[in-house]
Amino acid sequence: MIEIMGVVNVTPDSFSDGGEHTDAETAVAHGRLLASQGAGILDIGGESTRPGSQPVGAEEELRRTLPVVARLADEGYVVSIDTYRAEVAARALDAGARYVNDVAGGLADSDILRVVADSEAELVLGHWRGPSADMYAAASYEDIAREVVGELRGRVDAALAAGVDEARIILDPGIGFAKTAEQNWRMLHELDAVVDEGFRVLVGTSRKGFLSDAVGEDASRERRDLATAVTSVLAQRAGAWGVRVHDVASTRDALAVLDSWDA
Ligand code: PMM
Repeated sequence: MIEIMGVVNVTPDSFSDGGEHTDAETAVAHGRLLASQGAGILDIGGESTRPGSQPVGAEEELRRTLPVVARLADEGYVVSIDTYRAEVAARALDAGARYVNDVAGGLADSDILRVVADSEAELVLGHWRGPSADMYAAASYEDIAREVVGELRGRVDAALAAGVDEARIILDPGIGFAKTAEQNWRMLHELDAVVDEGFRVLVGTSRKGFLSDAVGEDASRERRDLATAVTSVLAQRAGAWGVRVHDVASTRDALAVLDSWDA
């Protein structure tokens, strides 16, 4: 079964968990729950990257995430910090995080690559074309798979140049980042182009708006989680190394069914 990265958003404005985990204690408890349900990695984020959202700044991001990272890492969980800021990544690594998940692939703050190079952390490089506030302005592709792969190669080169060990790099096609619903589906359909690069590939579809386009405009969180679980199965089939999801239990069950099917 592929890796399940469970999302622990410590933001008051996240579209997907409605700000339920703003309090560190609640977020820590949520992280423990996701791990007990099958998440091998807990991804802690302090700034929403939903389309149109505004940045909160490093200080607030640290205030939200650091206590949660430190606590879960101390308890022995494998923790990832979801940030594009070098300073936040550095502090989270000091607090015990083992993955740096940069949706901007080092484009927002290139120092983050050096921070990872100076550590033993794994690095997720996401496909990104600009800040959340106006990301749809860049949603223009002639051949999305070829362009995403080409741009990710550029980020890999930057990471290698900064001294990051090749074996520690994970690629993410950045579903929902500077991509319309149709472009997200096309990218997923051609995921093998990213897998063929030879790196581990992480896919994040969880509760994203384009899933509603498939299952119905008014899709509730439960229906988006079911749709997410289906994409988790398809991602495994397409050769992904891991999926980043909010509802770990439904994805775990779906992947277990796939394992039985394939056994
Ligand atoms: N999507 C979000 C946040 N972080 N990280 C990775 N690696 N891949 C993603 O697709 C991704 C991410 C979107 O926001 P959410 O945390 O509210 O789901």
